[in-house]
Amino acid sequence: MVTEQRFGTSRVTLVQGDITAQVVDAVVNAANSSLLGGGGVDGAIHRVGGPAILAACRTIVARIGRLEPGGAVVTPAGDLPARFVIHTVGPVWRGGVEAEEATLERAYRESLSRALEAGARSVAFPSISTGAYRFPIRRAAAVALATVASVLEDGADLDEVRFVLFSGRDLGVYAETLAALDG
Ligand code: AR6
Repeated sequence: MVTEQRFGTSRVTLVQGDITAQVVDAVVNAANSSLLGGGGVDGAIHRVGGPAILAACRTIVARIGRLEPGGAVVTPAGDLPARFVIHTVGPVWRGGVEAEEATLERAYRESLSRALEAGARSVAFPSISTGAYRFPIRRAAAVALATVASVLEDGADLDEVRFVLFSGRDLGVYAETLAALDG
């Protein structure tokens, strides 16, 4: 199984695990437009990270209102081992007729931009949109990995972009997809 590949001077790695346990500079939250919490990854990040993250989200909401799908904002990481949380909103899958792939690509690009602006050198992503938002896993993996690879090949100054997959099945899909990309 291919769980690591170099792009430019950076590494893309794949692990099975819990996003809240990752010792990296920035973890990405699969949030919703309210930025006020939810289930899945979002629930876990707020539960483990504590109230400082929600407080920071409320401040952002007071300034910008809702965060549209494809956008990303940064907060401190509270009690998580990471330094920052990048909150992004993936698309809800509606059968592929609403440019969901383009929105998912934007969510990854914007998240990496926020991470770089914050000075992060390592970033951990969950599989955005493939839980409650029902984006098909194979299509999501293709968008996620191709987008990250493209940003890294364009010279983004990062050491590692890690994908943290909850299930062994999802890890297998991401590994197959990574193997098919040229490093
Ligand atoms: N670590 C890593 N991956 C996880 C974890 C975890 N702790 N928990 C779940 N996953 P989802 P979405 C996997 O639903 O589809 C929330 O309510 C999960 O198995 O978290 O973008 C938000 O507030 C799946 O493979 O995110 C939004 O309303 C993947 O992470 C909505 O869900 C994403 O599942 C966002 O839905």
